[in-house]
Amino acid sequence: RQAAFRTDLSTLLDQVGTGKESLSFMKRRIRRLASQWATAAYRLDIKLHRRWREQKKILVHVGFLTEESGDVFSPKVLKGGPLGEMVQWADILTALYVLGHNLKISMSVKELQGFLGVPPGRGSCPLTGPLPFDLIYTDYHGLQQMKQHMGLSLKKHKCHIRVIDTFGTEPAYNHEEYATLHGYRTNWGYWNLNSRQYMTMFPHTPDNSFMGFVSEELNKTEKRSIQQNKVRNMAVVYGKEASMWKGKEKFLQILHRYMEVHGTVYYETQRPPEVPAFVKNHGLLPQQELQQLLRKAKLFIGFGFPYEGPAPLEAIANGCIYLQPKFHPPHSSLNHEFFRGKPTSREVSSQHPYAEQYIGRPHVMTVDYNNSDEFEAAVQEIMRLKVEPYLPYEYTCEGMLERVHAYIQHQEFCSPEAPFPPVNASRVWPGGPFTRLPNSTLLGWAGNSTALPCWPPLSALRLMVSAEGQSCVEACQSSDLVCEPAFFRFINNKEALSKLEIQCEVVELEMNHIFPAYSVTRGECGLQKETLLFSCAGFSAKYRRICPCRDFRKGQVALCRDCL
Ligand code: U2F
Repeated sequence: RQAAFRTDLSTLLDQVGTGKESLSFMKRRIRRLASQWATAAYRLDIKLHRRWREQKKILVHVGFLTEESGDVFSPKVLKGGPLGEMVQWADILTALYVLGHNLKISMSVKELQGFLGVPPGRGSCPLTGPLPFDLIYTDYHGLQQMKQHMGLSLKKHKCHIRVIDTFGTEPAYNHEEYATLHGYRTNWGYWNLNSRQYMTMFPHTPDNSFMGFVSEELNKTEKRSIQQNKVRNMAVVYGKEASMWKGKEKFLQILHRYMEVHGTVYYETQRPPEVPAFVKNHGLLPQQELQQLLRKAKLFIGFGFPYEGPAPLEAIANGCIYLQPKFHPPHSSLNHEFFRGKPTSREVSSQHPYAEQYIGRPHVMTVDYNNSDEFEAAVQEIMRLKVEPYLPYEYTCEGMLERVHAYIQHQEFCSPEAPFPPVNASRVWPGGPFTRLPNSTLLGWAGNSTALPCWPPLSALRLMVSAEGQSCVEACQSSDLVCEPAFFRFINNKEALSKLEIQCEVVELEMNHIFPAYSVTRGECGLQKETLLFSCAGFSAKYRRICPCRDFRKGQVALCRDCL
């Protein structure tokens, strides 16, 4: 069946259900953005030349909102608790629905069992028949529930599952045996999925798929009126919970010397003591009213927590400059309580690394808050600067629809991939364009992409060697490319090593998330034995990594130029 774009969201709204603040929040969001989604659907349909798209049967099981997982989020919706996840789930549901798929939504184990056809009360009785869905979107809580209620059949069907995973899961943590043997075992990881089945909130590591969410896009008239009505000396503090303001008096004092400071901190009856008297606190605002406040403000200022939320993108989209602290040393699961136990070693260089790295100046200023002079100078500069509202394409409704469409039509984790396709050196290495860089090698790829079916298409592959201690994420980035884990299987071979003129005294085949790689000093080359361990994120001081990089569309890092 063909999937046809939908613009009337009333059936979706009915499906979401009622009875919890989290659901009401999501429905308000879906309603508020309905017209933006409709315009985006229309534009994407044209961009895809009204191409035929297959309608998929999709189950969305929102594990963290089920009573069975404790649902700690819903009671905090109106009390300053995390809303980022709800923003994202609302947008995922809308994107899937607008793309025209056949959608079922479950928010309890009972509904899950009903949709899967598992008789209730039969514990881990396995699902015997075929899976009644092409795709299941869930989260780590939902995955655990499926394990309990689908029993053995989960293994058989897991290639259909996509896990919405805010901060991401790196391959070393995902592979059960490897994680257990090498100290990467956490409460969350070790599901032995293909790492691209984990879908993140920001493009953290290309090992995972970037799902994202959306932010409101402004038209020209709105942009102009915002710029005219900006209040030069108005700042809004990022932090809806009082604890996020703790110990920040010094910065607030400096800021207050120049600007009128506003907050949206939740409170019950009295002003929270963490919020100084000179701050105009509006209390937690509905999303729409927050947008209005951001439209007037010049500065949106973060104090380090929450990490990597949606609010800075909303502020920047409404013409604010986002000022945030740089982290020295970076925060990670190795040194910070919040990230401890999360299945990633990713180093978080500031409160919002996406804003820092993908957006940057003049919209984003990342400074060392330990240096008061630097902080003060940034505030002064912000008052002088004029910026336009800005929203990266990948965070617009059209950008999200485009990306989710591409994943649904092309990502395939069910058919067995030949781990090391029998590559014929002359076919794979036809002597295409070939450039040497001082610290790394970049090879063009002119292989016959139709010979080896692959998405992204093989024509996008650029082969690189990282510096010692550098990951493939960084190596590709340094050449304005992105690491593409789907290509590892094509470059994990001796032909690639010899094409790169790497002298190997020995070639090992090993389970090691650093491989393929080689050690210069020891003349040792290592190829990867386990496809699940192919990792863009992995690095080691002693090794130079062999990296599969690819190009990407401007504003849509998840997709290569020929990926649509
Ligand atoms: C992140 O979660 P948060 O919910 O803390 O992220 P924020 O960036 O603060 O904002 C989420 C939404 O809250 C809305 C705002 C954002 O879309 O429009 N909001 C509001 O409606 N009214 C207000 O007064 C203020 C904000 C992240 F998303 C999670 O994944 C993490 O778990 C969490 C901790 O790092 O941070």
